[in-house]
Amino acid sequence: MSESNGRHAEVAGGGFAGLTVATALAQRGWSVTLHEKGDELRAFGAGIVLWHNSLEVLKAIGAYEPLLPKSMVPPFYETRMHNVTQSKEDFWGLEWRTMTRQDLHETLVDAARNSGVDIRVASEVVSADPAGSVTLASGEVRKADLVIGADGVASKVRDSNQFELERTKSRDGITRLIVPRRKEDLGPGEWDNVIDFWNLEPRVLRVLYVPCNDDELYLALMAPIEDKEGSAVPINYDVWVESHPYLAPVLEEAAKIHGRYDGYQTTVLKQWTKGRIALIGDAGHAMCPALAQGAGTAMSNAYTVAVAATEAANADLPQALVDWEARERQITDECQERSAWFAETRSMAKGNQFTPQMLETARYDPTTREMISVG
Ligand code: FAD
Ligand code: 5PR
Repeated sequence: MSESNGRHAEVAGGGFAGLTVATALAQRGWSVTLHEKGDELRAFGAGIVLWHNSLEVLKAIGAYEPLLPKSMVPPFYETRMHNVTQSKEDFWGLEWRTMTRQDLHETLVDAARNSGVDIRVASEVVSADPAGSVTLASGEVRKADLVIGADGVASKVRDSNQFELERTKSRDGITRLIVPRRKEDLGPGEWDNVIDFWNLEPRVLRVLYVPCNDDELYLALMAPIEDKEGSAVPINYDVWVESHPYLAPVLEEAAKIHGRYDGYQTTVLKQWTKGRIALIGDAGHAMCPALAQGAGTAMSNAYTVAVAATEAANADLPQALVDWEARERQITDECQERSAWFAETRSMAKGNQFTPQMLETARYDPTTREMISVG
């Protein structure tokens, strides 16, 4: 634990954004209370891909080493259309890793606890005041020098403060599951790759196959919202296996789990800050998953806001948050736009999507503000 700087932060939300900012603040001498409305700390969703940007954040907060044995680097990100390989990308050596959300979340919870963050579960923030306080569902009002809204896409910190926003929903959605790998049953093949299997004909049914470690496989099954069979949970095995017969063993596993089908949405805010409040992660910039950067940008912005708030004198904190947004925002805005474009056009099906430009967010190191060049 680091020496106290005499300042206090209240963080709403115990997802990847909230845990990261709380840890980074505590490591800089802040006293931090984090409120998670759920009864327990747990990750929603299944697997996740992290890139250089968020991996550098994990290194900076001491949460990288513990994740190494629980995560992997697939040899390639392969894209197939109608089971024909379109591309095998390795991002010119830019670091990336796959893992389960559960493993990432547990590692971040450990980092937060070890840094002295006071984590409270079953503690819902119902509103926040830009002058520096949060109000809990219990009625308790808690003062803070800094208030972080990391409370996800339906953020109450945001919605109690009339932040102007634009929301766009996509036509596709996805069912995400963790299943056993069953590598031997899949037969010969490069089953350690991430493989993005796109079928556009006779209907749009896509399977994103993401190995997370030796035992666990993340499957993301994408179908248009209007396709009732494709979007049904538990998944309709017959429909999926007819489209992707070579994945029968793992689809069989997927059909045993209930799962959840989620639509995509993009929310763009006019401003991320108001007074002593800053919004990060899905509360401030929810995006389509195409470039796999929702959590990546959440963790990057979590880290940089902690640094910016620490460097500012307490009286100047609101202005420091405005300056932080001005500095960091463009890279997130562009990622949102690019991810929305991929989701809209389904053009990832063509492969070779990870150009140096599309990797811009991934190439950014929020801990040094340096951009790695590739290609
Ligand atoms: P959340 O994960 O939503 O966490 C918010 C937390 O706050 C929750 O624990 C919630 O219970 C709590 N909470 C909510 N309201 C309150 C309240 N009022 N008071 C207290 N607590 C509250 N991103 C990647 O980087 N890589 C990927 O591979 C990737 N794949 C994705 C695939 C899909 C299909 C989707 C939909 C998203 C994907 N993302 C990915 C995006 C990523 O999941 C999100 O951007 C990320 O989880 C956002 O984190 P967060 O902490 O901001 O929000
Ligand atoms: N990448 C990842 C992912 O989980 C999804 C997408 C891209 C890692 C969806 O779940 O394009 O939809 C996508």
